[in-house]
Amino acid sequence: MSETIFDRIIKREIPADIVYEDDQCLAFRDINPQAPVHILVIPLKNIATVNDLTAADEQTVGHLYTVAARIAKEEGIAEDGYRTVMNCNDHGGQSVYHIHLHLIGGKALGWPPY
Ligand code: D5M
Repeated sequence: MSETIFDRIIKREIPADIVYEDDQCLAFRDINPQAPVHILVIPLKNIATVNDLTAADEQTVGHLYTVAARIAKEEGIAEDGYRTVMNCNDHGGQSVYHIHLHLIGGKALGWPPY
């Protein structure tokens, strides 16, 4: 598994605006926010894409969602609503090959996303 910029954030080799961490995941503000709140929740384990998930990762991925919901409440966007998305490969718009759950909110978001 090749190292990505997110592994370097996990190892604190490069700075990030970290909002949450535990023994399974890390959450930090996106460097290029697409909305007033744009946070990435990533597993500490480097899984490159959603295609690479196995049954052994189910608890980890579920945890990313419960952490995202907790952060949404803390950020004050839970009641109005928000979007969680994991992009996969080129057509999905993935640019960092370490899975990450985008938590995006703080304004009304358009749909569909094209
Ligand atoms: O999303 C990858 C996201 O990662 C994209 O929204 C920018 C963000 N990014 C890239 N580098 C950094 C650093 N160093 N800090 C914070 N956020 C970062 P994708 O779904 O792969 O397109």
